[in-house]
Amino acid sequence: MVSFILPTTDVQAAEKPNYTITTDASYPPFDFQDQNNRYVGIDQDILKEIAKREKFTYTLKPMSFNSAAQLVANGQADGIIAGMAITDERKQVYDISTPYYKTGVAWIVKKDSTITSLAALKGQTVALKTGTAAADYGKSLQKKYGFKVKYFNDSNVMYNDVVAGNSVATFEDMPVIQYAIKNGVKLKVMNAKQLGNAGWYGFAVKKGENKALLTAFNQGLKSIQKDGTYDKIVKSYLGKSQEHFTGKTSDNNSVLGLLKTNRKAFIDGLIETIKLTVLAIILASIWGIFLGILGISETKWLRGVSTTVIYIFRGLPLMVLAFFIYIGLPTVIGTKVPAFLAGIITLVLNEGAYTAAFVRGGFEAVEKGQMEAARSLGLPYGKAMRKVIVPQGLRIMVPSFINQFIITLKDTSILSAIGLLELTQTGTLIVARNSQGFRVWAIIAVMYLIVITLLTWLSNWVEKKVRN
Ligand code: ASN
Repeated sequence: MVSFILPTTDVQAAEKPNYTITTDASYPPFDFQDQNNRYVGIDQDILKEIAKREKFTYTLKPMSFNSAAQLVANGQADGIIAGMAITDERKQVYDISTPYYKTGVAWIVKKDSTITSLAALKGQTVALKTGTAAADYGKSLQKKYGFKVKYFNDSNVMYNDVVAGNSVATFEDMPVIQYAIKNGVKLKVMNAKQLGNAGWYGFAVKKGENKALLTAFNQGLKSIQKDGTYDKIVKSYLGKSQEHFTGKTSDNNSVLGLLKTNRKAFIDGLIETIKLTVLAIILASIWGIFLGILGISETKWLRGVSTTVIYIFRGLPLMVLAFFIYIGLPTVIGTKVPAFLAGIITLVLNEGAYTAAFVRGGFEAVEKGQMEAARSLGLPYGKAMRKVIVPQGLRIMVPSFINQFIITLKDTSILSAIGLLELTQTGTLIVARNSQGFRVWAIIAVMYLIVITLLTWLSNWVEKKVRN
């Protein structure tokens, strides 16, 4: 008998699965950005190699460690690789890979500090990084030694707080702080021989989910450890060639040098900031005008809706709104919200509420008599609004619009918190790499001022057109 069943193997040549994997935006030597904006580091290189061998692809989402871990715990991302210590607490929430790198918690003070024991921290401030195992360890000593704590989202900013003398000590994983000190950060480790909570790093997925990804990671890890690739990767960061990755020797740290080496990063960050600003300005204006008009409607409940929406979104801090939409909402609605979209929604809701408030006020400022006059001339409400009230009202509002546009541009910087690689986040990452805080932030500040100046010019030009 002839069989009509075709061989299926070729047809099934399955598509590679694509995973969303979060990481710490700056955690050298494990996760950081090189000068070409590419994510490198021990974690990143092993992940890349494992994905190649195990035939999966992934979209990398760099952000603060805390958010990166949350996204996986909430099931919005598939896995996290971020120099993440395997702890008993985390085992309750995640399924974690075979351990791949040894770690332990160090306590650290400024290089020239006179502090010699934990007891000397009494009454002083200690810097910790939100959501990390090192912070938990620090916290566990707080009562005994009586220090105050202060939290940061980014390791490098946390180190700088100690270097600047705002905090007297910090807790961080040994391999990470060792690398930072080797590369010029002026700190010293106090307990090199007796690290706290010694343990290992692992790659994690949400408990009970993404079994295939975890298995693939473990298999790939085994394979790169067996053939020496793993050692080669680690050596490339910790061996002699490390300057190459930190840019210490190759970077020219004059302003011009910084601009040159980081040109692509600065431009990409600027473009992202402009994209966010322009889109948000347009959409928030439309939404704000709509809400504002509802606010002067003849119908009471429509006015009520407008007032309530303005009240809520003007009242919420932008960052809370961003976290709510990006980290909170997806667990309820069951789909992921991309960071850019979450950022735009945040801006539109917040800036739109402010816009609505001044739009409503502007229309109200147009004399009530004007509406009555228009109506008595026989114009219906809609037409009277369009022909008489709106044009006059808009003219009154122009300065408020310009003001709001500038605020919108500045507010985009807050979205760095959800990992958007806009100008501010770009600055954070560059400083994390080269510790040139003063110059890099000055460059970023000037870039914002230039854009704000251009935006103001453009707005003034439009204002003139509208007024004539
Ligand atoms: N090492 C940290 C932890 O295990 C993670 C990090 O800061 N990237 O909690």
